[in-house]
Amino acid sequence: MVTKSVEKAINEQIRKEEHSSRIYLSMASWCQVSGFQGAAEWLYAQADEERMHELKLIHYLNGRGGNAHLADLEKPATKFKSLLDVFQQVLKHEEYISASINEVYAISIKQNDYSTGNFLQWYIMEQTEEESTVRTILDQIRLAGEEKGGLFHMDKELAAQAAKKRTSQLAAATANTGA
Ligand code: OFO
Repeated sequence: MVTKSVEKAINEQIRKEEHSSRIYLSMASWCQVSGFQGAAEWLYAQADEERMHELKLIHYLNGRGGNAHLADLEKPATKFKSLLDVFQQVLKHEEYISASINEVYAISIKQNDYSTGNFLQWYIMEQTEEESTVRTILDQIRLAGEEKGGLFHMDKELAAQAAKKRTSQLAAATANTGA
């Protein structure tokens, strides 16, 4: 059984994960109409991952005797200055999510809820990985500068990363259904 404060913290995290999914979906849509097909695929796949993070929290909370709730969400931004701007915002958002996960972890430990602490370890590792991936993408976009060839190459690289993301999402879904 989770305590009320752990339940509240997880519900707040559920809202943030769902919001992350919408933010990335909106970015993906902008990239798609702005000629960055690879970046769009990457962000569409990321939006799906965030939805999976949300779902995982919902199942966990309900399974521990809590009650997962969905909340109202603000409208995500729809316009961006450049590909660099998009990924700068992705990094800023991921840093915010990492801080938020750490906060939920701190609350669960304070409540002696070590099961939740254990469960959140996965999210902590995931955030470390995601931040590092996005920092590398940002470095590469900066290296490419405004040069068309460089950005074209970068977009191809993001398409390749998106294909890998899709493969691991499929593997995770198959493992979950036991298929
Ligand atoms: Fe950044 O991925 Fe959700 O938690």
